[in-house]
Amino acid sequence: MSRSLLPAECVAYEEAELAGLASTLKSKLDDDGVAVAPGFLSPEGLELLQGEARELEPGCYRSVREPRSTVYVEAPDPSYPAGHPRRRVGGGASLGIIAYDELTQSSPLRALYEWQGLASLVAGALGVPTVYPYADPLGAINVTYMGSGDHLGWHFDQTDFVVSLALAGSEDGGELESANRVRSSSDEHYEMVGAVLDGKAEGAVSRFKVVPGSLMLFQGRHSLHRVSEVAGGDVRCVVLLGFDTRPGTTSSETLRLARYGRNG
Ligand SMILES: O=C(O)CCC(=O)C(=O)O
Ligand SMILES: [Fe+2]
Repeated sequence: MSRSLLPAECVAYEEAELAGLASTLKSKLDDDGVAVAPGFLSPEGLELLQGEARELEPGCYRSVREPRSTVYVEAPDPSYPAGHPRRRVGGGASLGIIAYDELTQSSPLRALYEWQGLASLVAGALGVPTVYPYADPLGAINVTYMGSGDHLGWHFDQTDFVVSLALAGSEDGGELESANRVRSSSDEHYEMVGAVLDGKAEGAVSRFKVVPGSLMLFQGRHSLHRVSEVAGGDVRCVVLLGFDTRPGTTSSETLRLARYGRNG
């Protein structure tokens, strides 16, 4: 591994440029619930974090979930008619995960996550005064690995937003596909959700390839999304960084067991 870097050196932007980046990201987020900063990591930062992720990969937990729940991450509700999105089971998941508590104290990923410059950028992009790191010992940082055959089925997130860092792309597949803002807090738009699940609303689905070094902010609560099946020899590696607008957020025991195979 190359020599370690300060968090600010992992980022391609000068600290004085981060406020401008935050406002660019904010207007993209306001428009469609997703904002990407390509080239967010400096070339040395990308190399360092890729090296760390590669070293951790052999120990990752293989999280494999059968398609049992709906895209709302709930059990199917038989009071809805057959074929209704509240009754259909989603696509399950298969991926590898390294949880926060597996990163060492000297981890460059941990240092970047704990850097105030990143929290300020995320807060600025969301238009809130402060964001807090997750208080969850497993969920605060997840390094995810998806190889040939891995995928993540259609779902809505249970959190308001997710921050991700792309470290490596797959040869084929592995795209984040999203029907942006397909529902709102006042309207579930079940017909449109059903059309996306049936593959009949291609025009409503945006696709994002993994571009190593980019930072993404994604408001997944109202956007129906999935990661398409990965093909080819390369492993897709995306790091999910947990922030919340309230301090002290943790994951439920059920989610921890499903995602990491353990509760602590
Ligand atoms: O890996 C990604 O790009 C998205 C992951 C995702 O949707 C999730 O973890 O909820
Ligand atoms: Fe998601």
